[in-house]
Amino acid sequence: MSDFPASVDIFCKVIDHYGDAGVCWRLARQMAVDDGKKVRLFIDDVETLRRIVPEPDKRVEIVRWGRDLVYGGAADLVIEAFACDLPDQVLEVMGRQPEAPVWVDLEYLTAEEWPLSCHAVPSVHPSTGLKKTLFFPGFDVKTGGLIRENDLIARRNVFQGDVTVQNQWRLDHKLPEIDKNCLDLSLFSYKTAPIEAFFKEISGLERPVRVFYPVPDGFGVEKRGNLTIYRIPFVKQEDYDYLLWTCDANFVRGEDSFVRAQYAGRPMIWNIYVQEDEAHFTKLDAFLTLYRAAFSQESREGLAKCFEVWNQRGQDLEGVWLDFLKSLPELDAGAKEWADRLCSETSLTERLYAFCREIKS
Ligand code: TRH
Repeated sequence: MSDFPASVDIFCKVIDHYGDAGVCWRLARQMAVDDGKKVRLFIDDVETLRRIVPEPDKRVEIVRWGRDLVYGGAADLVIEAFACDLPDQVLEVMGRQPEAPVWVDLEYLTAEEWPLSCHAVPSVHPSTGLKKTLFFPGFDVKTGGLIRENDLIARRNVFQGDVTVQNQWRLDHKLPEIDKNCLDLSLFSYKTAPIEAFFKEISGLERPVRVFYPVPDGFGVEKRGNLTIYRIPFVKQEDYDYLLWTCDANFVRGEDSFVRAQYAGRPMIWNIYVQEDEAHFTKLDAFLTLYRAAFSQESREGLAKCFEVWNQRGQDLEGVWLDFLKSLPELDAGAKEWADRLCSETSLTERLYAFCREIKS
């Protein structure tokens, strides 16, 4: 029982962008490679996954999820990612198993309070009688936690502590070496973020600032005043951590890059995925309430303003980005404290396995 679940099936539908595939791959890889589980990832858009994971580890079996999917038998644990609706044939097979699999619906991450009362709550599926449980990632101990590999922070510390290794990584990705006079930022945001206004303002910083900007295709270096923008092709998902770890601050979006930037222990600005009726602002506020508390009283306000401006809430405030860059040394301590706090909690897989074992006991 201690290694239950021995096998895991993850079902993923790509709605848009890279996050659905990115989160599911990260989870699948960790369960197969780090935890030795037999993992199958059923995904409807393998091409999107390949853009960020061009050479997936063979220990995860990737199955194209099309209409012709034939599901032979279910794993011990079936993860329905982001309520993607399992096909009837899959449900039938799950229902026919001598021992029904543990079935969880892995939901999107939010720092709001309402998931606390829904997390790990089962419901009975009407036609099959199977039990399905909502599993909410989150920041609170009463949620499903956050995906985090066991060796992540040790690897981060080694990389961040070694300038030579960082410079080699940068060289491999056609990025300039570390220069103490320069500030380096990574940028990954939606088109709705006020990117041009941001570039314009930070080009006036007294010291050089370099923005490392992965875009799906293309490469180019552009200079504007004291700002240099390095457009680079998307890096592999495993390399994306190194990009975050080697920068002084990171601009991230969605769900997966947002979490990874927090583990980097460097200040980050989040571009949230826009939802109907501005529901995303409630989500943004919930996170900011937790995150800002890790920072000094003096720097909190400025950080919160950056989140607002970047997410186009209220007007563009002049000077907000210059203030942000100038306060990076102070913000750095808060970002580290926040990362340490996240890492002092159990990870999502630890909580998920514990939950599965509890159900089976
Ligand atoms: O791409 P995202 O915006 O994805 C999602 C989806 O839109 C999804 O539908 C939505 O619900 C969710 O956001 C909240 O952002 P995210 O989640 O950060 O995913 C990006 C993935 O791409 C992540 O795994 C990191 C990876 N990535 C790379 O591998 N290389 C890169 O160069 C970059 C910039 C990202």
